[in-house]
Amino acid sequence: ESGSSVGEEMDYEIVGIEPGAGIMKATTSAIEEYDSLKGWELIESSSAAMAAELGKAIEDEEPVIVTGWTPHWMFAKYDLKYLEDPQGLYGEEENIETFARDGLKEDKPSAHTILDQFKWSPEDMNAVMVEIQEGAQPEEAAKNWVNEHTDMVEEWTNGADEVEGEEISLAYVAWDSEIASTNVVAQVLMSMGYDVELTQLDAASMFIAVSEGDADAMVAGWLPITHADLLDEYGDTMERLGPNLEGAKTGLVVPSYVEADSIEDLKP
Ligand code: PBE
Repeated sequence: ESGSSVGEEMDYEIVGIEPGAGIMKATTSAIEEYDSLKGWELIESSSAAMAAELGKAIEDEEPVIVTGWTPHWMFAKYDLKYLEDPQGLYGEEENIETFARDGLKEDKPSAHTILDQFKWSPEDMNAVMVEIQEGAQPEEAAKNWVNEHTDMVEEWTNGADEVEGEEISLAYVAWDSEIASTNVVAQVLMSMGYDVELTQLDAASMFIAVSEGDADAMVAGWLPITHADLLDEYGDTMERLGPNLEGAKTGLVVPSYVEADSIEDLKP
């Protein structure tokens, strides 16, 4: 019943994702800033391995703590809760923003228009993520969503002309949320005649690719907190097109049966 047993049962380990993710940096700060996390360790992993470990712990009804975020299919599949973060290290609500390389507007105006108008909701993103988690290929889930939401797609493509096989490259990170969004945007660009190349990178490399013009755009900037350092460093050399999704969130996540409601309920 005491908090210390929860920590002990978790081996004082937080299951993380890829190094370089904003949530890994925030969690490193949390371990430094919260007395309750003194002596805890953040384990580097991958988004897929984190989700697998969470699922296994839930199957075994064991305590586990992961770096989590929403939109994410795991909140649809499992009964989970965010631990309160009284110091606000993970921020409040995040937006996911679209960025284009400088000059894209002049070079590929149709793609720029579509990227600028791309905007959907956490529920929309969730639907694509869940379909992928249930076994669909990302392209297939994205195509299905696009076919079922022609009204929204029409809004995004409004004012954009079709092209003939022009190339466009999108950078993204293999976070489930970004696999979903990037594939949806890719399908829409393809439907307008673009030849789309997707490049999977880590978070910093994604910002660098757009900033240096090696990629045309990305739809995966989490702000104001998660990627604040990357925006600071590379934001001046790219075009910020604004939020494509509002109401995202990051934090430490546990199954609801874990006897802690706040990061401060954990014990060193
Ligand atoms: N995430 C998903 C990313 C942003 C999108 C929360 C894992 C990160 O922490 O950088």
